[in-house]
Parts: sequence; C-alpha cells; structure tokens
Amino acid sequence: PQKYDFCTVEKRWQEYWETNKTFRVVEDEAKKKYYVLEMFPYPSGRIHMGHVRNYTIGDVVARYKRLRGYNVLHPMGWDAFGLPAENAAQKHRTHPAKWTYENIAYMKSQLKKLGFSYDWDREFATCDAGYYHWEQKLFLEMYDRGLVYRKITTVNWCDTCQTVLANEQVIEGTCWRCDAFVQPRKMHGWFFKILDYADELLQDLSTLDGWPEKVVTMQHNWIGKSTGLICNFPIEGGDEELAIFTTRPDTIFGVTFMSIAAEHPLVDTLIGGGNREKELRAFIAAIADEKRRRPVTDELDKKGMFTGRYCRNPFNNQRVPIYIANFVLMEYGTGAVMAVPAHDQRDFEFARTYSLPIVPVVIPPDTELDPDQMTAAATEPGRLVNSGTFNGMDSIEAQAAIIVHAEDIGCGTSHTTYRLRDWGISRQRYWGAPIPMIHCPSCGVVPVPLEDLPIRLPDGADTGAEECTPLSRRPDFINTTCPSCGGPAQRETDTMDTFVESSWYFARFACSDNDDAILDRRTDYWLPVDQYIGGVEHAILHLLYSRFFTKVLRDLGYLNIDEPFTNLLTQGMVIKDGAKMSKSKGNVVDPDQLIGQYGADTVRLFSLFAAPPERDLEWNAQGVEGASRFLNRVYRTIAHLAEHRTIAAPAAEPDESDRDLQRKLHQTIRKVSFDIDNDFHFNTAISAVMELFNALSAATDETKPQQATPAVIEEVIRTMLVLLSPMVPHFCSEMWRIMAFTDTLEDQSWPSFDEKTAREDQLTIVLQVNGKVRSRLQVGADISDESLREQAVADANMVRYIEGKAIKKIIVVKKKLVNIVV
Ligand code: ANZ
Ligand code: ZN
Repeated sequence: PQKYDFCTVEKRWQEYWETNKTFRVVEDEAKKKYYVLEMFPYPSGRIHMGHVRNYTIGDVVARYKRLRGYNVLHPMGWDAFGLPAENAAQKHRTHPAKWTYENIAYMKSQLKKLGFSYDWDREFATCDAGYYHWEQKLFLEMYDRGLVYRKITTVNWCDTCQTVLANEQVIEGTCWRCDAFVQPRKMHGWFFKILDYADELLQDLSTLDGWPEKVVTMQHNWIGKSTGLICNFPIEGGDEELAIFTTRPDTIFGVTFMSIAAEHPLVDTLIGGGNREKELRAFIAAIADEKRRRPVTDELDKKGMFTGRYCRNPFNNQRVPIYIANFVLMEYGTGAVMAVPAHDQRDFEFARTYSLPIVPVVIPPDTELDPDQMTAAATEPGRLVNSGTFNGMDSIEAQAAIIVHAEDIGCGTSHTTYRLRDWGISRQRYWGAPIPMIHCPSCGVVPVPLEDLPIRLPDGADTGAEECTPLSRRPDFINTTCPSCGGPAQRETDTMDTFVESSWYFARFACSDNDDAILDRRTDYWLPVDQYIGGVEHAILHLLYSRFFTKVLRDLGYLNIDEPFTNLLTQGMVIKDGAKMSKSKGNVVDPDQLIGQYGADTVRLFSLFAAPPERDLEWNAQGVEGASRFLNRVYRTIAHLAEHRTIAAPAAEPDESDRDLQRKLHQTIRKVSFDIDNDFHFNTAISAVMELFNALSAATDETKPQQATPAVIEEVIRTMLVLLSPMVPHFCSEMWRIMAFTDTLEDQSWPSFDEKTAREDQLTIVLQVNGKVRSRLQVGADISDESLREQAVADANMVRYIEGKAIKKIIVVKKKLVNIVV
C-alpha cells in the first residue's frame, strides 16, 4: 500500500461531519448529558499550540463521552471584545470589528482543519450585538437588585493602555497586559457587588472536589477573609480616635507604637501646624512616589517617621507613639496598624530600625523570649504574659476573650474583612459592551429602558466602518433623551470589562439561538459544565467571576445551579527549548505549518502523547515524527490485512496465539478506560494501544508459522479503532472505511472488557533457599525476572530462612523457579 494520504482523508471526514452535522446536539431527557467546554479563545489572529493542546484534550473528552453513550454538548465561541482589537485597528487602519471578525473566520477554519467535534450551530462571538444585548439586560437586572453601583474611587490606571484595570489585573503593581507600572487615579466607575457573595464564594469552594487543589487554594487566598478586632485608640491632645484592624487581638498588650498609611485621613490633623510638618510632608511625598514606582511587597525596606503625636492603648492606658509607615496600605482594614514588634515580623523589623521597644506578650510552649536576644518575631500561639487579667490564658482563647472585653468597655468591635474588592467593571474603551445607563441633568442616573436594548457601538461596529475612538469622544453616541423626563441627556460612555462576557458565556451556549431572553430552561438540562478545560492563568480572575455570575444568575431565576464547573482541568503550557512558546522568545511552532506537513491527527496524537494534560508539554520534532510513523505503520498493516483477508469462522479451539492476543486486547481496553477516566491520562492510554498494535503485528506476521485467526484479528482492529478514534478521528474513520465494516464508527459504543479474558495465566513458581524448596508463589505469566526476584525475597516463608543472612546470589529459572543462595 502507498503512504497514508492524510490530506485527502482529513478533508473527506471533515466534510462528512459538516454535511451530516454529526456533532449537533439537542436536549434529550432520555439520555444522560455531558457538557465539556474549553476556555474560548480571544480571536487574536491565529491558533497557537497552546490552543491546539487545550482543544485537543477537550475534543478527546467529548468524543470519548459520546462513545460512552452521553448526549455531549461541546460548543465553541469567541471572547471577542478587548484592547488588542483596538490597537490592531489603529495600526492597520481598520475597524476593530473588521479585524475581529476576519480573525474569527480564519481561526474557525483552523479549528475545522483540526477536526474538532464542535456543535458549530451554537457558535457566537461576544462582540455580536446578539450576545452583548443580553449582557446589557443582565446588567440592568443586577442594577435593579442593588448589585451594581457607581462611585468615585481611586482606580488602577494604566497609562500605556489608557484604561482602568481591576485589582485582579494588576500583577505586582504592573499591568497584566503591558507590564507598565499602574498609577492611582480618581474617577467615576461602575461596580459589581461581588463582596455580597464573598462568603458563599468561599464556602462553596469546599464543594469543588473536581477542581485542582491549588486552584481552590488560590481562590481561597484571593477572597482572603480575615476576622479580628477593630479597636479605637484615643489620640492625645484632641478628640480624635485612631481605629486599627488586627487579626491578633491577643497581642494588644504588646503594642509599642502605631503605624499608619501616608494617605490616612487623620494625617493632616496629626501633623498639621506641628514644628516638623515640612519634614513629614516631604517624607509622605517620598513614599507616595516610591509606591507609584514600586508595588508594596514583603521585601520592601520598612521605612517610617514619627509624627510627634501619641495615642493611648485602651487596654492598659499606655502611651503609644504614632508613626507614618510605608508598608501600611490605605486600602486594607482601617489604614492603621497597632504594631506589636514581638509578634509581627514587619513590626519587628521596623522596631529594630527605629529602636522602638519590643514587649513579648505571647510565650510559645518551652520558649523564653528576651527582647534583646530576639532575631525575629515570635508568631506561634502560646500563653499570655504582661497582659493584665488575661495573663496565663491560651492565646487562641484570648483572641475571642479580648474582642469580648473590647466590646464590653466600648473601645472596639469584632470585624471581618476580605482582601477581595468589589469588581470595578468600567473601561474607557471603545471595543466593549456599552454600559446601558443614561445621565440626566435633572433625574440623575437613569437605566436604559429594556426595549431600547441593545445599545450598539456607534458607527456600525458590525459593518467594520470608520474609527473607534472611546465613546466619550463620540457626540453621535453620547447625546440622547432621558427616558424619565424626556429632556436632553447623555449616555454612559464606559464599556464593560471583557471579563464580564466570559463570566456567563458557558451558560449562553445552552441556548445561544434564543433572541428573546438572556437564558432559557435548556440551561437546566445542560448546566453545570461537567468538564471545563483551560490554562491555570485563569485560576483566579475568570473562574471567580464565573462563579459569582452563576450565583447571581441563580438568584435572578435563570439558573438552577450554585457552581458553574463541576470538574476543572488546568492543562500545562506548551514549551520549547525550556521556555513557554511565545513570539517574544522566538520559539513558536505554527500549527498551520505542522498540519500541512503531518496532518491534524499527527498533531493531535503528538500533543496528547507527549505529556499528561496537567503537565507542561515539551515540544520536540522527533515526537511529531514518531506520532506520524505510528499512524503510517497502522495504516500499512490495516490496508494490507484489508486487502488479503479471508473471513474465516473462529477456530473451534482458540489456539495460544489467539488467546494471547485476546488477553492483550482486553487488558488494553481496561487500561485505556482506566487512564481516561483517571484524570484523562491519554499519554499512557496511547502507549497501551501502541502495545496492542505491536501484539497485533506479531500475531499477523506472515513470516511466522502461527497466526491468529482472522475473526480475532478483525475484532482487535475494530476495537483498536474505537479506542483511538477520540484521539485521531479522521484516521480511524478512514481505517474503518478501508476495513469495510458494515456499521459506522460514530454508532459504536466504548468497548467493555472481560476481566477473565484480561487475566494473565497463572504460574506456580517454586521458591528455594540453598536448593531446598521452602515456598511457592502464584504469579501472572508475564512477570519479569526482576519482580519475581523481589517477590521471592519478600515471601513470608522465605524470609524465615534468609533472615539475618547475607544473600549471595539469586538464581531465576524462567517461569519455574527461584533459588536464593545465602
Ligand atoms: C497586630 C498584630 C500582631 C498583627 C501580630 C499581626 C500579628 P491579614 O491576616 O492579612 O488580614 N494590618 C492591618 N491593616 C493593615 C494595613 N492597612 N496595611 C498593612 N498591614 C495591616 O492581616 C491583618 C494584620 O495585618 C493585622 O493584624 C495588622 O497587624 C496588619 F502579632 O495587628 B496585626
Ligand atoms: Zn431626566
């Protein structure tokens, strides 16, 4: 036979699937559903190897579950709003819509060339008015529920991208997109009250058994719930009080100074008119400047300056000096910290730098704390000392007791805070979903009436005409009439953060053809997503927002679920030469080129075979060659057998060759099923099929006298093709055709295995010590000498004879005997 012609074959099957709408699904109450979803791509222009890997994994899951009898939903769409489109539009003098839709068309053709089994009828792009229409409606419903508000805040401003960033988009003080340092700026913005759901988002993490533990932990820390005490320290020489937030009320007797943020509102009162005001103002300006340039991290050099003022500790009435310090964040707690250098590391370093007293108040078991000898803060729990009536109390108990006492004497209250902030969704960009609000000079902020939705982007974003300056510079967009009083009014010009679109797209796939509602009852059938697959870089932002939206949609009556994604697989990166594939590193492998050279199935096979999904996949050219060679070998063998086969009745007595091959077949089914069901370990599943193929080749080797009977060979080929079909679907469809099997591959179900056939023949091995029989061992026929040796040495009877003696030699007689010489 000739070489396997992947080009013709892949085209043939892609056309077949397309004309037959093989992967279209509708709800079917009689069948169990399975919803598998890969994180949808941003239409940047071309598919990259990371996409190929992500979508191949998803496609194998989808095809596997179909064979398992599920009604499988496997949709695809486009996360299409966002900044790159605007930048590209400017650069290429085109419109973001044109750029985006052209990219979508090209990338869609690439996905089709890879043979992914999507139900394309459900496809949408988030920049379609038919999608953001419903997002705008959702925004208004959330507004009605009090989940949306507008306020002036200090926002994270990226000057390079000319836009506001959510806290989550600021990575160590820099923009997540362009790496520029982020600056604070005051402006109006719209917010979603994600904090209303903080406790539920935290609690429900415990229900996510199907998520990687590290992702759950990251979400946990991101929400960052802290419980503790807010306590007021009266300031000397005035009526003001300084409120602090502490998670260690048990250390309150160890306070030796106060640290407050440079932006703290009381700073003016504290230093105004004082004789060191100038010096202090200069210091404040310096740390503000430093903050702008560098994010606050633990490594920051602790710097501070005494304000000249004191407050009093309400618990022991001691005088406490107040410092301005560079490591105190205004955005957290109250912006002021009671400093306990004996038990907090930052305070410790600060106290050492400025020679402030260190007073231990919690003594861990079997420890002595001498303030002059301490080299670090003692952070462990222990017993209280120097703490008045609380002396001797366990520090954990003291935390609660001291809060109670603070409440009794009226100087404080228990308090819970979250690291999580409400979600600022305003962006000053053009290429996003317009926020459907109107500003009226007499009525204030008025929601757009539902019948006026969608509020479209001006200048026919859909047609690709004209420019895309931010909406605030577009009089044609801004001017409108007030829905309430009919007077002239102005539209809101902010667009929504693109993370809003990706927070609910998975639900829309259940009913994307619905032009009358956000969602409908088909979501009851399809949701939650059974298996979600994507990169770990979305472990916090996207997944948290999606969880939040799921709960909001539930509370608005649209969904009947609490969590969107039952199982989450975070696949590793594709790396080459030890680094993530990226343009900047110049180590990119282009999928188009690969598909052209080897065909989609080889690319799929390689990306599945080279590593288990959760691990990084190291690119290597030999691996691709190897995958290609394997498919070609299988092709030659099958084509040859198909040509020469004689259909014979099964041998009355299966001979040894048949038995071996059948055993191997059932072992392979068992192994492949197990590996796929167990965290989708396709790599080892593929190895098992390769072994089966080797066994098949051996059993059909015409140069050897004994060959397996044709019926058994045919059964092995059939099964092997079903097992491989999720991974290399074009190839298997074609081989199925060549074999002229009368039924269709799509109608097959996943093979089941027979435990008895899979079992190895058992052998009895005689175990000897110095030539005397001491024991016997039952083992599988394929046992290796190595493990036979190990089992013999570990055998309980043998141990009695060899214990305490040096083993000189172990003699193995294959399949018969082990003799240990001591
Ligand atoms: C006294 C104390 C003693 C503290 C001690 C810790 C250990 P988490 O757990 O992350 O919520 N803190 C409070 N507000 C702060 C701010 N705006 N900027 C910087 N630090 C601030 O952190 C709470 C602890 O961080 C609080 O408890 C406070 O220091 C500090 F042995 O109070 B602690
Ligand atoms: Zn009005």
